[in-house]
Amino acid sequence: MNLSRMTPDRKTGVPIYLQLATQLRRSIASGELDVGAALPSERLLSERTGASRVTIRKAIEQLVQEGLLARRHGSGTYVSGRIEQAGEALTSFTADAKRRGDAPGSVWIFRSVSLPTADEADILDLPPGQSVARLGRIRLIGEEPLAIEHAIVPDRLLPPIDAIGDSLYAALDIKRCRPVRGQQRLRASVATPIEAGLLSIAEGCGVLRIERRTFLADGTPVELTRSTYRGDRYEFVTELSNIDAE
Ligand code: 16G
Repeated sequence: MNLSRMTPDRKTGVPIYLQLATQLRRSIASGELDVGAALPSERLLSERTGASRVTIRKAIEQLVQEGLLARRHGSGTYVSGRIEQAGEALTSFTADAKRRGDAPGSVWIFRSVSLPTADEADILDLPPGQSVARLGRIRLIGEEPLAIEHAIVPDRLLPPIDAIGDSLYAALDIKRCRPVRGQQRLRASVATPIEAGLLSIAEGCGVLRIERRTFLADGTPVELTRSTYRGDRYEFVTELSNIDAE
């Protein structure tokens, strides 16, 4: 990393820490600082840029808040990058992670079978008496918790819940019930204290609340999943086309 270019310009009136944050952001965007790379120490950054360590720390904190850098206890600060997720693809957490070359994992919060609430029965179009599987998980990449997911699926579409492994969609495959279409809603929110604890983020950090409803080809509802994704680690990217074109 070329630290000489990071020397702030004291004449512009732009706060030094913001200038440093901009330079760091550029180095990450250009790939000069690779995802996973360790950032030089605060001491070295301070020596090379002439900025105080307090200012360096403030610039780093800015990028930690943006999710571009992550601190690891005892071993410094790393470029974390963000995970780009296609907004229009009906894929699974496990398959997406494997496609990126990451190691997906899950921690079960709960796994049970019970009757649906009236609201759930309505959304899943269930006749009276039909039970649902409730699957609550923390989704991980490596050791890092990235999302909390609570899936509700008609019991009859799944193998026995104890036989469900790391992937819900792989379990649906066993019964030939993988969904083929769906709808997803995203909205911005902040982590509750419990969510913050489960996701290892500070209380009040930004999160994305996502509700996914999926269906089989014949229209049978498969899944109602409510998820909380970390806002500092995820970006949902949607391809656009001009639908006004003649
Ligand atoms: C994704 C879906 C979730 C689905 C899960 C299945 C979003 C926001 N959510 O996480 O609705 O249940 O994939 O993944 O993308 P799995 O097969 O790894 O359990």
